[in-house]
Amino acid sequence: MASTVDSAAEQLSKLGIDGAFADSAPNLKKNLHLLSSEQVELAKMLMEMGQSHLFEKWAAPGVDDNEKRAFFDQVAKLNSSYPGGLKSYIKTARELLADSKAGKNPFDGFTPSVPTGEVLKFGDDTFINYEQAGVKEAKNAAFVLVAGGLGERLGYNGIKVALPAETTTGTCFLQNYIECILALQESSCRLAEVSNLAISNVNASVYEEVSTFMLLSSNNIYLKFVGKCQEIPFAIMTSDDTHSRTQELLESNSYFGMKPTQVKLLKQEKVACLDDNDARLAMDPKNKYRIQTKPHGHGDVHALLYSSGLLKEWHDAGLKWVLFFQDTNGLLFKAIPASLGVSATKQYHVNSLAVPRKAKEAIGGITRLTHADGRSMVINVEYNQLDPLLRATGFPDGDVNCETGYSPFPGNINQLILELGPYMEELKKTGGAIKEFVNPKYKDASKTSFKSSTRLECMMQDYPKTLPPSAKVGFTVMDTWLAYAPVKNNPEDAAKAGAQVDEPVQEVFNGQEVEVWPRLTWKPKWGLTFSEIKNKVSGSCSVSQKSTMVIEGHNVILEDLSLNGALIIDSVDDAEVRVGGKVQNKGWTLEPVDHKDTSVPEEIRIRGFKINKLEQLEKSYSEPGKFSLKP
Ligand code: UGB
Repeated sequence: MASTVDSAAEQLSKLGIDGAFADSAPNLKKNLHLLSSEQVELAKMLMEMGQSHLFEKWAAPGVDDNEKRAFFDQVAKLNSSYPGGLKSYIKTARELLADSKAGKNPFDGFTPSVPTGEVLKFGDDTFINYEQAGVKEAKNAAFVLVAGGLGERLGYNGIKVALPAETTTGTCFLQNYIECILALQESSCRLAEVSNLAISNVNASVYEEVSTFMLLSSNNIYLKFVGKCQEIPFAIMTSDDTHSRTQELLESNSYFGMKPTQVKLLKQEKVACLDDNDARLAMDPKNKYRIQTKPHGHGDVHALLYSSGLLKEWHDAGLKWVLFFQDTNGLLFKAIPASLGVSATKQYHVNSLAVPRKAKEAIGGITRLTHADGRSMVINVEYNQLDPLLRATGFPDGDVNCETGYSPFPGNINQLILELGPYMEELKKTGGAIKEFVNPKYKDASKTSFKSSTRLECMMQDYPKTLPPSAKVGFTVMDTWLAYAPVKNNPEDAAKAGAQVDEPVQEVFNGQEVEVWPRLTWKPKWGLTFSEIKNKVSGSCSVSQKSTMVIEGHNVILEDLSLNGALIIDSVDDAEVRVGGKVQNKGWTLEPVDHKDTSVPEEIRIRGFKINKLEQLEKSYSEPGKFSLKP
């Protein structure tokens, strides 16, 4: 044994390494000569940061040497993927753990109040104007989906973006998102081209790429021309848990019609777990040569966009907006055009989308926080923090509804629109680091040890926390059914678009009582905005509660349609199909499925029902031209 130590010491001196820094970690010292000079520097840093316990169980040189090198590969990765490196991570962890032990309120000194934002009423003139402004701006936008989380709470083993966004067609969330972005791209381009047409004749030679549009003007005259669309970039943040399955889903479906070069996957790394209040890094229980890691949260997206160079690329390409969204909000794109319009019109640096919030609902509350020193910010206060904050600051009832039946604090749905210029400037200063928090589960009231290891976490909506008071931070509130809910529509609002939709019936699936509405789905290219949809529905249309309608085509016009059953229309882009008359058939019914019945695919089981296709009217139009379907 002594000779091993001697020879290691000799080798160290030959390599010019002074091993004194590792005196208190003899098992590390014995192995130092196995390491590269970069790895020795990392070892020094770990020792300086009080992490000698990591080497306590290391074997003598000659045993597990590759595992030891792999340990330092992991340390190098943890170090490079965190802004400021592991040293900074450990330092911040110690501060936050000390605050947590002392029971310090993260909002100390701040008083909450209800902020004012833009409250939109679906379908009124203001809403329509914002939608138009938003569609115009969309060509200057990039979209970012945070999809690094697993559906653990959902009790689902796959990636959440592969789940059906609705059951009628089974279109998955990722397909829905991509088709919405492509439809926005086309609509935005079309608007720009219409403006160009107004000022000059179209010069076909300037267009590099061929795409054909049918333009529907108010008096139903069609213009047809060839144009070039600026591609809207789409970035997806994945994690080790979701990366390969997201890539496979895209590749096996030809990117759902998007160009592969238009989509960028950015993988977030996990962060080191912490064993105690001194921020000693936790060992992986299954491997003494690995540090245990856990997800750091969706806040990583900012650092990744910055460090990958994507933000700069978008900025250099002249883009103006970055829109962030989450993995399973199938209604989101119904709210995007108007809220982007709000950002553009009000010149918001940060715009958060919100819906009315019921007190104690598990969505964060958008709050104005005013500090005793005069500072003030509009920020999400997470659902678990809102009630204690209110009680501690003069609201003895805490998180309760007001006279409207809702919490006075709008509910954060975590869809953010950031203006790219100011966002880049801020990230140049912070590198994308977001204020973190720690949530240790203590063993007892002494708060000296944890039930299990913890880690630092960060949330993407905390980005405004570091912004100067001059930053224009606002929010946009929309109806829940429009922006954030399972697919449903209420008769009053649907009637505004020209259709009478029957009331829902109550049914129970998987033990949960749900309202079952008629199932109406359409491709994003059929209609993304209120105006587009209104233009395609005319006369007196009605849809009974048991009905299903699927519109797959671009130019499908509903005129005096009375639907009581199932109707499926598919058409190529340059076919105009007018659908009216009385469609009556047995339709599609919803059949309960037991969530324990493993003979049924998992994604159907967790929904609790499947579709029974009894009878439908299905028509497909594969040739250009004008058609009429009036049974
Ligand atoms: N996600 C990642 O990409 N990486 C991670 O490490 C973790 C998550 P959850 P959460 O809209 O109802 C948020 O778990 O965080 C992705 C808001 O904080 O679904 O509990 C993940 O894939 C809250 O204020 O939600 O709560 C998913 O796409 C409220 O608005 C997204 O991040 C709530 O969402 C959100 O992750 C809500």
